[in-house]
Order: sequence, then C-alpha cells, then structure tokens
Amino acid sequence: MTEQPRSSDRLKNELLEIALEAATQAGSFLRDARPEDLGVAATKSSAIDVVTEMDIAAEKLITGLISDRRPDDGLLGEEGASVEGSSGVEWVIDPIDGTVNYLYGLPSWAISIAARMDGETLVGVVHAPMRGEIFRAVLGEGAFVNDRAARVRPASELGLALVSTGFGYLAERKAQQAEVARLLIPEVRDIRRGGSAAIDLCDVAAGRLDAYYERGLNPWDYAAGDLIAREAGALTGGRPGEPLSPALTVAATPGLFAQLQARLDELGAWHD
Ligand code: LIP
Repeated sequence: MTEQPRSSDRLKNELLEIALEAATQAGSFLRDARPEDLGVAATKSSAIDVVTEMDIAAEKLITGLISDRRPDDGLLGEEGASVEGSSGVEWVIDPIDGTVNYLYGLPSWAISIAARMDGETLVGVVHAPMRGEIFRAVLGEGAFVNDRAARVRPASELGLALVSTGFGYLAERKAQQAEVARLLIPEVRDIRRGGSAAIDLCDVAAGRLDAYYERGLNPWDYAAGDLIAREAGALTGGRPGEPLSPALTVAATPGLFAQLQARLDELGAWHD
C-alpha cells in the first residue's frame, strides 16, 4: 500500500473514520457491559488514582481495532499501550477519561482518541456515551458535536466567566490546586468540576463553559479535546507563551484567554 501524503485529506478522513468507529464501539461496550459490582482493579500514583477492568478492556478494544486497520501506526494509551510505529501517525488514547466518575456510576466520562503526525494533532474524537454525544474535529475543518457545528461562547469579562477545573490524585498537589481555586472563585461567575478533562475541553468548544484549566493532565487526557476546542474557536495553552502540557492546560474563548492565563500564572496554577 503506497503511503498517503503526510496529513492529506484522504489520510485525515481515514483517521477520523477509524477514531469514530473505535470510540463508538468502546462507548457501547463501556455503557452496556459495566458490571453492577464494578471495583478497582489497580491503582497508579495514589490509592485514589484507580483503574478498573473496563479501562483495560476498552483500551484493548480500541488499540486492537486501530492496529487491524493501520498496523504500522504508533500507540500511546493511558492503561499501558505503547507502540513506536513506523508510519509517522501516533494514536493517543484515553479509554475512560473520568474513570472515578465511571467507577461511581456518574455519567460524566468519555472515550478520548486523537491521531497525531509529527507531533501535530490531525484528528480528535471525544465520545460521551451517557450524554449521547460525539465531539469530533479534523485539523483545519472545524469542530462538531454530533451533527452540529461547535463554537465557543463570545465572552470577554472574567467576572462573568463560568470556569471549569480539576484536581489531581496527590494530596500536596490538591492542596495547591484548591488554594488557586479559592482565590479565583471570587473573580469569576462560578467554578465547575466535572471530572473529565476531555469533556471539559469539549464543553468549552460547545459554548457550555467559558474556560477550563487544570494542572497535571496527561497527553491522553487533552490531545483530542485540545484540537476540538481550537477548531471551535478557543485558544489553548499552558503558561503565557507556552503550549499546553502536563504543567498546565488552559482553554478559553479568545476574549478571556490572555486575562485568565495571566491570572492563573500569578496564582501559581502551574506549580505544586
Ligand atoms: C481525569 C481527568 C480530570 C482530572 C482527574 C483525572 P482520568 O483523568 O480527566 O480532569 O481532574 O483527576 O486525571 O484519570 O479519569 O483518565
């Protein structure tokens, strides 16, 4: 098979089709096959950083489908998938973003799948099965939630902004994150804490939040949602002048982004 030109439309369409198929299949499995007595299969950075058997099974389903379709692609998954690949395309996968919500039976969780080439995200899909929503974006082609175009809210005053954030799994980091939130809350409309970074980024894209920020995310948490938010008109980044990273992820409608980013920097949202 001759390799398609890098990031050609045909390649992007193929990657989107695979991401949608994998996210949809994983979503049906996670929604319909969730055991009533679901428990914790393992923990990672702390006793509250949990993995369930469903996280592991969903990642195997997703990586198996991708590898069948594109055996030479690289894979990076939250639950251990790690394949170098030779095609230049790398898949970045969070089989359940919002694992704690899923464990407790709360509806706010999602499958997040992104395809990157040379470090640039070409395709992003976030599927929130309990909401009946699939968010998708192809680089340069806009963002959608189901069949509707996604666009950010036209906000510009921090004092009127609805801002989402999240907290990590280590007590020391949570204490600093809580301090940042304590100082920010009086300066914005309100704070939300949904428990899934991918959904928060997509809610910025859909105009349901004015902004989102969090420290300590992994690429699989934000890769797809970052592209979806940007293609919906949001600005994203980390500290001022820096790209988003595990140090800090900020996404906001353009009228708020620089002001919020600067304020978060002053409050120390980028360090423990
Ligand atoms: C989650 C993130 C969320 C964060 C949680 C956790 P996971 O990812 O989506 O924003 O606040 O602490 O990191 O672990 O459910 O894939």
